[in-house]
Amino acid sequence: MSYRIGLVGKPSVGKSTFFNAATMNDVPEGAYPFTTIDPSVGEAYVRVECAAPEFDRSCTPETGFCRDETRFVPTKLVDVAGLIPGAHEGNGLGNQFLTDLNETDVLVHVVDFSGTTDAEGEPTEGHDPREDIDFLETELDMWYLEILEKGIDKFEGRYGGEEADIEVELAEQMSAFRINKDEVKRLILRLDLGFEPAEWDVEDREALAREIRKETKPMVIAANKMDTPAARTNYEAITTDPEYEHLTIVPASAHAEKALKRADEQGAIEYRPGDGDFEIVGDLSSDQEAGLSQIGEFVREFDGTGVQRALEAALFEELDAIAVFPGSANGDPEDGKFMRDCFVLPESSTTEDFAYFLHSDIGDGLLHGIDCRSNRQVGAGHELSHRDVIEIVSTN
Ligand SMILES: Nc1nc2c(ncn2[C@@H]2O[C@H](COP(=O)(O)OP(=O)(O)OP(=O)(O)O)[C@@H](O)[C@H]2O)c(=O)[nH]1
Ligand SMILES: [Mg+2]
Repeated sequence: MSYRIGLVGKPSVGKSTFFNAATMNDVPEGAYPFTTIDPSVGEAYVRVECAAPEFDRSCTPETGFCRDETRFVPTKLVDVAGLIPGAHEGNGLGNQFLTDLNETDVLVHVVDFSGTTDAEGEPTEGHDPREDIDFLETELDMWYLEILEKGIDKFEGRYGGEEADIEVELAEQMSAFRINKDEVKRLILRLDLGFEPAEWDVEDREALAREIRKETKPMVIAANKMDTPAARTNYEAITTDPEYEHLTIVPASAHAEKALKRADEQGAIEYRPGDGDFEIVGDLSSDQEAGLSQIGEFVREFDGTGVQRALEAALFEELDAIAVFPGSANGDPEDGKFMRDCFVLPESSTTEDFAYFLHSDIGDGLLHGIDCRSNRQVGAGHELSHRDVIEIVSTN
């Protein structure tokens, strides 16, 4: 299993540009709405500090790659079609699009901070990105609310005055959102709604839909097109607005990331993706030089283009996922490939979860793990931490 990060947002905010920059794919980009119709799935990477140097070794990566002691661990990235107001009623590409979202674990909401596209992605000026942030949340909430209402109707039709558990019915109705009855129950308790849906008014239902959405669709915001002056002004205003304080907002320029990766591939510069600087190593035309010098100012100011950082914030901050290296406590692994793999696992994964992640047979035969840094045994129920190096000892 590998995590899927979904890129969402209204049309023309730069989702495909972000996707291409992160995956070095060639999905069409355009200054007109709905350039993308079908979702595209590609491989992007998240950075993890390589553990091999701690063992005075270098690694031989098979999953992803390593550059100057930074591992780039693969993750799936999905470029979805633009979402417009009323999508939950079928506007734009409508419900299909919303269904696609269910195949993602976490979202990066790409927002055009330059304010040069309106609510439907058409060119304009002075559009407030706050509207887009609000609209996406509201749109998702309405979609959740519709499904929640169906669950409540079913519950009332089925049980009338009989004893039954609303959380069971709702969890079933909302199973596509990957929520179980205990989680639904916890959210109902958190909102103090009571367990009689007949007594929930519209606001109660909306609040519950919103709470379930927040729980099941964690999200970071990529403040895109930050290479424009208008975007900086908006960024300044929004990051100091108390209403938006609770959000993780990563300043980004998908354009800059793409330009740097391309120049690196061409040998014009040395650029490790995500870094806050790069080095010019080749001969440049004066145009290229001017372009790169502008991008240079930008990445030094913001410590990177933000593309890598947004993906990492999604996995490691919103989902609290951890990266784990399979290790070998006594010398080299059998295939001679030191630190071949690095995997991203859910928060609170245990030695046993890790063993099952590797293979069900390995999980079935698990004896214990070994923490390769300390050479100590760890039990099946031991919770792993980010960047742990663990050998699994199994009878299989
Ligand atoms: N200045 C600037 N423009 C950008 C940036 N990223 C994307 N753009 C431009 O924004 C426009 C829309 O980009 P796309 O990547 O096609 O947008 P999208 O969100 O995929 O749009 P749909 O597929 O229609 O939903 C294009 O003209 C891009 O060149 C950026 O970082 N800075
Ligand atoms: Mg697109």
